Amino acid sequence: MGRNAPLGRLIVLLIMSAATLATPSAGAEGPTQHVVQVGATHPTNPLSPFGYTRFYPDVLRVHQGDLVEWRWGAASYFGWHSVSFFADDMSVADHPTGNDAAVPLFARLDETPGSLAMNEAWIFGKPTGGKYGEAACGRGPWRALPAQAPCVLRSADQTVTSSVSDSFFNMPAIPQKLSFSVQIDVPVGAYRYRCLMHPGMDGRVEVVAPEQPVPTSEEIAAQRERDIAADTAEAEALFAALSSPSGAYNTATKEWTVKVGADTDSGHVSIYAFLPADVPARAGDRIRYVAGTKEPHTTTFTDQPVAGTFSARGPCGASQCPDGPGYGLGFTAFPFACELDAPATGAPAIFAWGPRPDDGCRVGDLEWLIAPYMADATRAPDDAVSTPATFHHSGALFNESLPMWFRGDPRAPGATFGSSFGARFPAPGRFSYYCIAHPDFMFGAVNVA
Ligand SMILES: [Cu+2]
Repeated sequence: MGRNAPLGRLIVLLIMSAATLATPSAGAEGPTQHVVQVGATHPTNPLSPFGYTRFYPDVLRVHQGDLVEWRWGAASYFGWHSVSFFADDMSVADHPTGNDAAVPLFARLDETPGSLAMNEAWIFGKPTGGKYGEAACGRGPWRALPAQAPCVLRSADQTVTSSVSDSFFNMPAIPQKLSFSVQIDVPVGAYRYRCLMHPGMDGRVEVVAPEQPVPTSEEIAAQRERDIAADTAEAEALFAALSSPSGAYNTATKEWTVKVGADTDSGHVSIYAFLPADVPARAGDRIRYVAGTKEPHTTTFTDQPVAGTFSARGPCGASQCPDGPGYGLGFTAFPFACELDAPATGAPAIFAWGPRPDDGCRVGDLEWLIAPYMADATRAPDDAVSTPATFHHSGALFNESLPMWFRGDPRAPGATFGSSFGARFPAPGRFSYYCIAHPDFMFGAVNVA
């Protein structure tokens, strides 16, 4: 199967489910409403590889009691963001950097220590207890999609967060659109919230006194347009500068440097592309791939089908689980893989939600797992990509400027995921590669003369 299979299957699943859901209704009466857009789409080119990691507007003035609706604004698969007010984390003065909330991307699976899961503390916006607090409200797992009353933020001691459902149900092929609404019922002051997928992507709600003005919806819309235009211009300039191979080669060391994505200086746009994407190398050259965005990526060489990325699994026995094709499918029944396929041999996995092991194969609480070979490097001998089929894979690459709590490998305390990855090209040929996490649009090639 082709590389498009994982996302394609996800879309089919979500459409099937969405068709059965009622459309949430918005009340026409009630408190003053404001709309904040979460991320954005390039104003003129929806296929651009720009992921906008900003709230529009990122500072919103409101009155106590107003309702704020966050709407996901990216018509693409990299608009994956959360809107998360975390208990004891909302003070702008105490948390000036926006990089200090230790909610890591990956969590170790206790039941299968070699495996990783996306951190459920935020991916599903579910109550977690302990360190990350109790989510006071929020949509939670997909089961709660059809109805969600607005959350009410009553104090900075609450945790109020959206979930992955809100984001995924805003993909372009899915008719159902979800948003996340919070009534801001806290005293005058500034309250920050964050996207837990992208460290540093912070927003702020400023509650002002009743006699002070707050912006109209027209003013907010105009601000949004201006901000998106400015962020786009900055990203276009960076994209153009990094796309040229001419600046990427060190003639003395015969080494190229390719950025695995790049963030703009303002931090408002992540470019989801290998930069430069096509490298005109010579036999014997090396390439160093350097992680460059807030979101992790891989650099994965092979022209062969590779088993999937995010995968449902559990340590259950064959007697418990229906035989499956090696990946999880379905919304109300969960046949799922009891084993992960080896790269290049098994069926592609898909984005899938699987039951927790203590639920056997019944629908239960949900986990979202990372295939170990996606997270971990599989190097070809001597790092040499010598044929188009050579499997040479970086594992998850994290930008080294990201804080340790975000890029640490929970399976090995103190260890971090890699930030760069090398490859050698001893022989002429064309060698294509891609990012396993973003296979539909993040790929490149090395042409070795
Ligand atoms: Cu990627």
